[in-house]
Formats: sequence, structure tokens, C-alpha cells
Amino acid sequence: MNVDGSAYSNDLLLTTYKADVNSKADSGAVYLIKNIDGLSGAKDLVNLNNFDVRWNGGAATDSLGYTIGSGLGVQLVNVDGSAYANDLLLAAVNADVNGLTDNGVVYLIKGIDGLSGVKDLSDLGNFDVCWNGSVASDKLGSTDYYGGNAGLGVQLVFD
Ligand SMILES: [Ca+2]
Ligand SMILES: [Ca+2]
Ligand SMILES: [Ca+2]
Repeated sequence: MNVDGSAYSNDLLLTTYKADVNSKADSGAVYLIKNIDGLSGAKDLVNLNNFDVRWNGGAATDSLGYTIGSGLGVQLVNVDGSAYANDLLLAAVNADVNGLTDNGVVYLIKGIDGLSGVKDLSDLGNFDVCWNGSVASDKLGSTDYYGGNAGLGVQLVFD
């Protein structure tokens, strides 16, 4: 994808929904690695120098970046008329918020090309908006198959 207005798509988003990188089991993580055409060799993602941004799921079992099924649990979008799409929608389908279990959360993070380092989504300062699933087991933003159809996860639409 192209998060920074390069002449072509050379930026990579990687999801690891089972990641425990913030010492919270299965919180999940999503990595942004920009300008991958300039890279070579083996890149271990335990090294902070090998990615531009990492978003951590806010709590254990959040499953941030879960995209099984339609693959649409992570979407780069343009919600504010920027010159290019640099806003990110991220689903954490198994997040437990408002005292509920697995109701899920969808996050909007704007202008991701201007970010760097580790962004834990337990910190309100690390996202612009979050939508909380209203009922336990809602799994907001889910991309799983139901009745043979994969959920759309998170999708920007025109109206
Ligand atoms: Ca780029
Ligand atoms: Ca934007
Ligand atoms: Ca959960």
C-alpha cells in the first residue's frame, strides 16, 4: 500500500493478531514498514529499527489485526480528504470493553505516515476514534465467515 504519497505503493502493513508484544497474551499487533523497496536482507520484527510503527492491542486477547475470512479487518482509508489515503481502520474483534466479553473495538488512526514507534491502543492518545461493540460476543469488525459469506470487517463507504 501507499501511506505516504510515494509515486507507487511501497509501504507494508503486517498483522499478527496473536502477538504478545506488550506482554499481554494475544493482544495482537499491526506493523507499518514504509518504503520496502529500499530494503534487503532478514528483518526481525523484535528489533524496533525494523519497522516504522507498531500498534499493540490494548488488552490481552484483543486480537488486534484479525483479518481471517475477508482479510478486511485492516483498511487504509482516506477519511479527511488528504492528498492520499493515510488513515487506518483497525479491528480488535475480541476486545472486552464496557465490562462485556468479545464485543470488539474498531479504531480509526489518522495520518499514520506522520507516526513512528510503538503505539499501544490502551492509551487514548494513540487513536482518534474507537467504536465499541454494543453486546457481548459482537466481535465488532469481524471478518469471519457466516453462512458462507465473509464479514466485511471495516469498510469505508460512499453515501
Ligand atoms: Ca512509501
Ligand atoms: Ca488523512
Ligand atoms: Ca476477549
